[in-house]
Amino acid sequence: MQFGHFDDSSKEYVITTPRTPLPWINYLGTQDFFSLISNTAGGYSFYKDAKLLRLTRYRYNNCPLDNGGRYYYIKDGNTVWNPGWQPTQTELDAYSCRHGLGYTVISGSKNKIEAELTAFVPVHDPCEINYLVIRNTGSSPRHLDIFSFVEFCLWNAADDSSNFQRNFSTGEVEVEGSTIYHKTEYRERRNHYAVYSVNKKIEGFDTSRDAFIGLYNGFSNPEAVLAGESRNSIAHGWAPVGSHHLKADLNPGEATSFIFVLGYCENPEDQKFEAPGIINKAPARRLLEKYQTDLQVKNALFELKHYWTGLLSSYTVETGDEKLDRLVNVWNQYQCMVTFNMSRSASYFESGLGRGMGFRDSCQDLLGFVHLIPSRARERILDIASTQFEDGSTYHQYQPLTKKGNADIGSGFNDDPLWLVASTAAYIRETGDFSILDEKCAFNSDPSKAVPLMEHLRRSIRFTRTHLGPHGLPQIGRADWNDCLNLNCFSTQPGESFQTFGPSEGPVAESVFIAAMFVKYGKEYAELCDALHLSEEASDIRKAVKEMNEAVQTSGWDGKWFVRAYDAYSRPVGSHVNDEGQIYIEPQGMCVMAGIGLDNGKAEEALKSVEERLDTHFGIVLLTPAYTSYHVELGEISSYPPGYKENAGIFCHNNPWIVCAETILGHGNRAFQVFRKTCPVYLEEISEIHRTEPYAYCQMVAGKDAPTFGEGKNSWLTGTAAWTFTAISQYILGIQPTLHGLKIDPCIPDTVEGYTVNRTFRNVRYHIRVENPSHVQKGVISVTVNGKLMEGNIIPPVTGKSEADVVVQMG
Ligand code: BGC
Ligand code: IFM
Repeated sequence: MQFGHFDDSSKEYVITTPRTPLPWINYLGTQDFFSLISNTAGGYSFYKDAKLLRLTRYRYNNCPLDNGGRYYYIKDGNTVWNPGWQPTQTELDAYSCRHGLGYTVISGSKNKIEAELTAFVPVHDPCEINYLVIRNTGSSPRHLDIFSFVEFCLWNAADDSSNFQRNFSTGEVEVEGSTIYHKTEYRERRNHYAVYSVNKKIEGFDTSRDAFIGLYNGFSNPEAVLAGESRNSIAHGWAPVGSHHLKADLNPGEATSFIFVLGYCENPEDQKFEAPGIINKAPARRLLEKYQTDLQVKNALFELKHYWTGLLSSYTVETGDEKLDRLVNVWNQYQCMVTFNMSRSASYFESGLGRGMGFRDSCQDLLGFVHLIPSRARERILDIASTQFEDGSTYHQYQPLTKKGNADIGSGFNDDPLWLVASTAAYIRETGDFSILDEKCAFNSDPSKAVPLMEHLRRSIRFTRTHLGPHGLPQIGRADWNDCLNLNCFSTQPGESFQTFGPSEGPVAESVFIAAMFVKYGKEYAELCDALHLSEEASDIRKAVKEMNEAVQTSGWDGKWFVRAYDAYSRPVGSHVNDEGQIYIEPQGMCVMAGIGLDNGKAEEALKSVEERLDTHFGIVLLTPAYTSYHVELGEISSYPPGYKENAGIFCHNNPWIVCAETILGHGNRAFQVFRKTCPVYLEEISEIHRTEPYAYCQMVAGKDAPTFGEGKNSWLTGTAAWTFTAISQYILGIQPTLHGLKIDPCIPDTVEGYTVNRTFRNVRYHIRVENPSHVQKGVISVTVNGKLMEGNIIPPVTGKSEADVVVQMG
């Protein structure tokens, strides 16, 4: 069943009922100010950091699930309704929600009044615009009361949801004309405040939640709205909100508009106060004057659309498969931008309080983002590297506002350091910008300890090499990519989780997955050394890679697939000798991507085992058989019921590894088959089962052992976005940035006749036509560039021209 449809011409997903299987959301914002918005106008806003600078309050896991947002109430006689249906849930005569790139348009109509709310964050300003147009489509004059509503968060969202003894006394607001200032915290010289303003003269306002809603009412029936009158309340402590009362008197056919701006304001250090205790309103005035007229708003929206068209033009494809095209050209790249901005901080499943920026997560997100805005990727890499420790280990997460490592979580995830090599190498392949390696980055955010980025990479590599276990494989530490495979946990006590009890790191437990990463990214590091003429270092690292490859082939091979790990007693995990968890997906994908076992049939055998043992209708499960009981020696993985999350769920993130691996072996049919299974645009027709948005990847789909097989969870913030974009753009369609130029090496279904890719690479626009007259799955027989036949399939950087026509013959 579908709950909407794609509108490809406007790059929008159009939702046609407010009752979607879960809230279907969108992200507004491209730089610093971000909002989450659901199809019923739920969600919240923050500046830079969803934990520390949250503008509006949101209560997760609520009833109804999505409760709280920017709400506009229309009171028409005794009928009160919202254009997005929530929170009054008054049945609408018509409803639609168009989620576009960085904007959302929610339209509702009731009794011949149409209301259209356009929400977006302009490219250059820290605010969310809510442009509300109301039209009388009936034949008699109408007199409407309109009430706006947002609930302010007292900035630190963690404190806001817990420290009530304090917070009920800190709230402060001010109202001037049509502008509501939320200035809690200002007196602590933190120098920021929020505004919520409208461009028209108001009838009244409210800033106290209790006055507006009433202690015994809810968002669905605020007392002020029911009464048709604001209370003109000023909040002193308790819960500050922002609400404006406006009137719309509309003749038949007439329309009117309101521009609401929710903005974040910050003063330069030397201009904090106009006078002691009084906020400096200059930044707010400067912001608001930019959004007073319909034309200003339309121009800002146009600029946003233009911005996105420009970004997405760096990789576009025409394949003849409209679903694939819309995924690659729009939604997958859009999600890559969202994951780049959010890492794992704020979604409808990540509360914004927990993870902040993940070290491994953000490094992987860069793989799908680096082609979009290389300069921001560069900056991000340097930020991430600056949280590394001197011994090469890393903080697992850092806070976006402070850019400092999260000491509560600490370090010890032994895959983390190698992801820095992965992201940096991808950046240099994309840009050719080796100068990034000379940039000095701190250790543990201490600038006095800054060394060139290259030295950070060197220490990443060294960390793995100096932390090997009894089989010569890397020690796993607290976990590797699989956060829940905690092999150094020996004991658990009631009330204490294994993560806080017992040693979480040890010298025995080993990861075949990290070994494979070392082989793959060690080679990429060696290529960087080659380019820098560090030939001794290059050969030294190649020797280490070779030894690691041998260790995997010897101790990491189970007979038909790659072993997953060794536990703290040196017993294999992910082996036929185990009763449960005999085979895991991760080492199969990563080993083949690393080129392990290509020459001796092991790679083929491993992928065959994946197909035979792990594949399902909805994608490849993480392991099988699922763990049916808890194993303290394996950790959190076995804490999930079978079929969920890391315990045999379909973890979408590592399905594209299998896609990439299949293409390395030349299996284009199989690669595309795997690619399709977890791809949301192909699942649109079964949205009642899949439940999450058809335009965004989710982290996990319930596996075959789960009672809810096929149900998606945790949409949006997942490394799946970057990895599927890598899989489709580089491995299937085969347009691969390398240090030496653009390599063309497609691996496609043999039914495909050909396709076209337009790709910007190092400032040159490549128009690439791939032809497959013999219907092969892999193999390039010729490449011509601007009519000239080339040797091989790597196009060296084109100089002196801004366009190149490339024709590729497969065969
Ligand atoms: C996993 C979760 C787990 C969490 C904390 C995440 O990466 O996906 O299943 O609960 O880490 O360890
Ligand atoms: O690799 C992790 C990631 O860092 C966070 N989400 C889950 C993945 C697998 O555990």
